[in-house]
Amino acid sequence: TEKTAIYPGSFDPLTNGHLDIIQRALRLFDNVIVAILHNPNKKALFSVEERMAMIRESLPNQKGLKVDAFDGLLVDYAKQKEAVAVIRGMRAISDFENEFQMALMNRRLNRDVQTIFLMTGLRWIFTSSSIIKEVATFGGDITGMVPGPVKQQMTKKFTPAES
Ligand code: COD
Repeated sequence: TEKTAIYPGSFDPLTNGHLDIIQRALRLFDNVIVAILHNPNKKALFSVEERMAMIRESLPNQKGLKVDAFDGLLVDYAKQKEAVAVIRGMRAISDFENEFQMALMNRRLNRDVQTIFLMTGLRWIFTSSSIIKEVATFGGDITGMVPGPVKQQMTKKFTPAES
């Protein structure tokens, strides 16, 4: 039977670090669902629809990949999708405490879903959506840190309209 994993996150926006984790997960599972949390309380740079489109454009014709959005508890969403695993990316040690807490809470809520941590490629250990947004806000170059379609959308966001 086919095995499905969920890779949940904010992906505001997708970075090459996220991309690295998605590609590693695709080698382990038949289906990987990249699932964006729809969180009306958290101010995001890109809408959920924009984020979904950028992920799709960054991974065209990728067999086994689905892009979706969810709200509510991650474990409920995982159950609904019949997923056996939740994928999380690990960067430096700073990720550990928060990830450990979430994984244990999720296990308490649903014992049938395992959290699997994948180590990111060394090149991406310092990459985060928030640092990329900060650099782009002040006109810094983010080439090579995000996929092409994301760079395009970021440039659009941060280039002032001609007056
Ligand atoms: N290299 C590798 N991995 C990376 C990199 C990188 N450079 N950058 C980020 N990652 C990883 C992160 O560690 C994370 O695993 C994943 O990519 C997504 O990151 P973000 O920042 O886009 O997403 P988060 O961490 O904000 O997502 C949090 C969730 C949406 C998963 C969480 O809040 C959630 O599940 N909410 C639903 C409500 C719920 O169930 N809450 C109870 C949880 S205990």
